Amino acid sequence: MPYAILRFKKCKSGGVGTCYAHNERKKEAYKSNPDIAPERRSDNYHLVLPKQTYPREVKRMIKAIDFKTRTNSTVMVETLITSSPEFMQALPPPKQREYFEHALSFVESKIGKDNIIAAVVHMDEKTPHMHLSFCPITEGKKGMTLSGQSGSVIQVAGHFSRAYVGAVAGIGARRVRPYHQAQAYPAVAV
Ligand SMILES: [Mn+2]
Repeated sequence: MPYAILRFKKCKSGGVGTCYAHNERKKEAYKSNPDIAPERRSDNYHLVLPKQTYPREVKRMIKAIDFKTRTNSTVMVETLITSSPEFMQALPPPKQREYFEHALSFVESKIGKDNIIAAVVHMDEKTPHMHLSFCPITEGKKGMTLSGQSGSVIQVAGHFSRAYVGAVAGIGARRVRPYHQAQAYPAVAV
């Protein structure tokens, strides 16, 4: 039975540019990641195109709510969305796209469409996956705030396990392994 996979990575302002460089393929060579095949790069596609670079977009969004960030503020959350490798690799590309579209509308419904910075599908690594990045803006007691520090981002990961199964059921993934952590994507078997 395949797993639907959603992982969260919190980014402080220093990490946003690194995410941007990977997700949007801003580097010529990827020596640190030999799984990236340059000849398949043109197969990558966006479901949400970033309006500008991620660091600029993050700055713009935070400025718009007049929030004072600290150096340790989580200013962006990046989600990695995929499924069990053997399941995802066997899906025909239009079905993969459908899967990612379901995932996007699910995350949009939880996070808010206006907070999404970009959603890009990588077809040039080992298993197709989507990087969906958003600014964790939410309504706090004293106006709009960044919620990355609080439990709300973690809550979304929790809701995921209950709601996401329904969202992707038509594609065939029935089980869900939610995951969230602050540092990096874990190298766990999925
Ligand atoms: Mn990738």
